[in-house]
Amino acid sequence: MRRYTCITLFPDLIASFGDTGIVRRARVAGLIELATVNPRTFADDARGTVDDAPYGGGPGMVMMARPLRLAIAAARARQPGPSHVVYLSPQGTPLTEATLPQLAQHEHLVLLCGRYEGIDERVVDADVDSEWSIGDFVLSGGEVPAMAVIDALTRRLEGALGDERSAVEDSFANGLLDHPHYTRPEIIDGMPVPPVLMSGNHAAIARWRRQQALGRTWRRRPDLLAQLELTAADRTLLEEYRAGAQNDSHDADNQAKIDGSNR
Ligand code: 9D3
Repeated sequence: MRRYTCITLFPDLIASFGDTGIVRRARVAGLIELATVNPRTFADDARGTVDDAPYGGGPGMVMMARPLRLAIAAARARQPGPSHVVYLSPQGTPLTEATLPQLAQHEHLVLLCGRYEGIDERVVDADVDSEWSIGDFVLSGGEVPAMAVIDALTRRLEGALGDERSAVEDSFANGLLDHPHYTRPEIIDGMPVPPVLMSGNHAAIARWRRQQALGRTWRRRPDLLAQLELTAADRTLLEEYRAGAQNDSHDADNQAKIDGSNR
């Protein structure tokens, strides 16, 4: 049983997340347990104050050390074994499919969610084991990143996904973006399903999907493709993709938008 305890001023956000989809199913199956501790319950005044003005001046407020440290202690106290305390922050190491396994090792993760400008740095020094960001864009707090971490870790657990193949076939598990998907009806506003998918030729379908995955990764994420050592067969598929001008109209559109905004 994995346990995830979020230290958050907005426990309702985490609770509704825990009641939905794969995370809910993993909870019901006894694979994970979700908990929250609200630092406001450890405020030392009647108003429940958890933030204060920054030393040195400047805008915004800083989350106070005392309520946070008491909340972390309460989270630890509920776990018989050791806990790993994660601070989600824009200053953290970027989380990727490659760095995620470092968090997957721990039975109990305490996920510290900041609000305002951030938390008193002495909490990081004294209590935090690792600090992570989910990317270079500005959010309002650590709750959405904490939910992203819990979601990504939960779907990796054996038995969490309905279809066991999904985890291994996931985007990034093989270093490539996914191929396109289609379902009924066969024609939408004159747009047909690629005929190969209707052919029943499973080898041809697998080849087409691999080619689409390679081609889309080449167009959209050359950084990912550069990490890979392609086989001769993959290189041939990619050459063939490059030769096809009609491939990946979305990216032609997206590229036109990027070019336009740079002009
Ligand atoms: C507008 C405030 N910014 C001043 C330069 C700093 C700032 C403080 C707090 C920016 C964002 C936040 C709240 N963000 C998170 O807690 C956070 C986060 C994120 O914003 N982006 C990506 N990953 C993460 S993990 C936690």
